[in-house]
Amino acid sequence: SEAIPDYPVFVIQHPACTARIALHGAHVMEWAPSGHSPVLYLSPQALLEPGKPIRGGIPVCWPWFGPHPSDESKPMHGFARTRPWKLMEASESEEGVKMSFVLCSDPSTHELWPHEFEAHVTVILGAKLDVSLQTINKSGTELLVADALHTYLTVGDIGQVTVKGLADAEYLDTVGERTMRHQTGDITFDREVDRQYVSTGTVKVEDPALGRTLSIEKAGSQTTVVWNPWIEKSKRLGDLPDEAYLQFLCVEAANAGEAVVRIAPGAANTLQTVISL
Ligand code: TA6
Repeated sequence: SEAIPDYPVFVIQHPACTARIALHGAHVMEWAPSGHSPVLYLSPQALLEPGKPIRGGIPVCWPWFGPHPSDESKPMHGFARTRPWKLMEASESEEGVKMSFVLCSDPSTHELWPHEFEAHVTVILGAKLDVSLQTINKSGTELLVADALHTYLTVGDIGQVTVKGLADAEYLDTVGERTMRHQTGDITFDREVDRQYVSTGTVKVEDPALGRTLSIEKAGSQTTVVWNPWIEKSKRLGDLPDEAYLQFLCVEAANAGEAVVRIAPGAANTLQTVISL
């Protein structure tokens, strides 16, 4: 782990990949499959401090997405990404490294979300990156959960990127007046994009500047969020360099908007994303 007190970071050096994972938020910060440059984007100004979200990698947004539905004093994107998790398992094989983390309800979470739960994050790091977020309902009533694996992908030049796999999907456009729209053709970028697509399919990110195409497969996800802050929002975000919008794109396996997940007492639900070249 690195030399930040009370903030363990696991450094993975494996023949199949290198990676870094913070115990804080069970947060995959970086991943680079062998022979390739980093696939996840991590802001050089990312805050690595208790209580603060990390700008980049894969923030775990849970048990709500975006602002809290009824109490704006509560943290953006839930509370899973801003507190320490517990490491449950770490194992290595020829294919790669598997680590699993758990967050259990306690009095501090009850203040934010008055329910009993276990949340598990399982990460398999190798030539692919497989991240899953499981919610177990330990309470006596049905849980409503919105969630996202808020994946920041490195791109060479956002102006040359094309996102395939969402043509003909409906989406909630949250830039300006929140409006439902229909996606015609592939997605390209010449402005702020912040959209919640109603889609369960695989997304491809074509990045000619880096000469590669990333594949984002998912399971247990009714929503695909696509976000690039563009120029003005990049400037407003203090933990992001002004020019950073050129080098990253978020493609997030999620259950957001109308797509909350209903979990019966004692039942479980899993959201999964698999990233590959
Ligand atoms: O990814 C979609 C989004 O909700 C954007 O609206 C933007 O706010 C982004 O998440 C980042 O949120 P954060 O709280 O991490 O700054």
